[in-house]
Amino acid sequence: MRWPLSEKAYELAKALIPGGVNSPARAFGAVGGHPLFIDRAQGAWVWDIDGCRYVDYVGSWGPMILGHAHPEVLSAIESAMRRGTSFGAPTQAETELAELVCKIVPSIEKVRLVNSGTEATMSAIRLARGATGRSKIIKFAGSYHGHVDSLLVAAGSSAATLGVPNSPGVTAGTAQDTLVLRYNDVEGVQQVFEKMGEEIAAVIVEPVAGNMGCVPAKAEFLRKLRELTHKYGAILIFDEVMTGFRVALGGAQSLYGITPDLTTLGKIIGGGLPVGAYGGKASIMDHVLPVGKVFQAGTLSGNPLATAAGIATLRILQRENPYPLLEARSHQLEKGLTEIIAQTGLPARVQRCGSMLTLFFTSEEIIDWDTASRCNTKQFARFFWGMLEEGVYLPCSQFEAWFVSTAHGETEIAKTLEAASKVLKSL
Ligand code: KE4
Repeated sequence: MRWPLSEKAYELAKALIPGGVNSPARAFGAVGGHPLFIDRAQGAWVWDIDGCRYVDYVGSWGPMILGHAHPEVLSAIESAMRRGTSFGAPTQAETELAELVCKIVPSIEKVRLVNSGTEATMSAIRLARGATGRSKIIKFAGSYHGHVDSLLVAAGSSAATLGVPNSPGVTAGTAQDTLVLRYNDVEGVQQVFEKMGEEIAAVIVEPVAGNMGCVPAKAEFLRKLRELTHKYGAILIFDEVMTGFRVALGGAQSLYGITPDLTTLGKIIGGGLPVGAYGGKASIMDHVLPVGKVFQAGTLSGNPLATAAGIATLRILQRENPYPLLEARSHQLEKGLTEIIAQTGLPARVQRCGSMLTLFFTSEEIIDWDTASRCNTKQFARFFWGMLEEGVYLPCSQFEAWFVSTAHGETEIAKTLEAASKVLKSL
């Protein structure tokens, strides 16, 4: 298959936008070749500008749980835009979205709307430091929480696993306050807290990691984080930007039955428009200006169009409770892929939580970045392009999650399995 119009569009874009993309995740860097330029999307399908159509498992990297261009979401946006697009003043829609979030995620007593997941995690980290008066934060190797300086940090070599920058422009001064531990490593977390628990402002964790590919946390790992943060007075932040409203209506915290102090949200909360949020205990959130002294602001935070899309999306999820259906469809996909892998004898496996899943090219269970990083990424790239040729659009990296939406029906699942059978058998 050739994509001449995308190729040309890519050349033009590269002349004006670094790498021709507004987010490196879209650049096809891990799979080679050039990205496809999307023309439109509907339900579970996307069309590129060369007129080819694909079953879409990127789903805008998570937001499109109801499928693309859901009529009720579109009409909510349309009626909102006719009343103006942004005022820089409070609107009742923001209170309505806040009310929905607090109702759906009971650990959130107060919430602040922002414009992206990155803004949500950046603000939550600042709040945790401001509320505790402490500097150190703990994150986990392989987890991504947005492009916040203090979280663009890789595991350091030092004994205390003090972070080192993993991007130019992040200073050593910033990185030194970030400790990077191993995901699912109960012992490791225990040791660090015993050593410096009083210095820890917060732990930020993806309760189901999606940025190594789909790696669900072990329940005892999350329980240990809850126990230690409670014991040492640190704030536990669940980064549910990807898992919020995705793995369950109430997010991963409702599946694991663990209550974090703060939760960050994004993606689905905006129904495809730019919304992020951070929220949690009122006693912590009231440290935020203008009630408290921790500064955070944003011109377009709570934007009327974005809140309209978010409200419509959350209302549909509440009303229709599509999670049993999403579970059934996603299980069917996982089961089918696993059966095909078994037929081929390939060292590959599927890991899933609800409607987010990843086909990993390794036979070992992925529990952390060490195991994830041993995947055969070249094999993934061949699989990715093979599936694209067969009309299935997957995330362009081994270390991302596929997303199933309510629009993925029997036809889409069957097409995906047919394509996977052909491609996996050809590898
Ligand atoms: P945004 O700033 O991209 O809205 O959210 C950052 C973020 C925070 N926390 C988690 C758990 C996330 O997964 C993300 C963003 N996810 C990536 C995909 N894995 C977004 C893709 C992109 O950056 O283009």
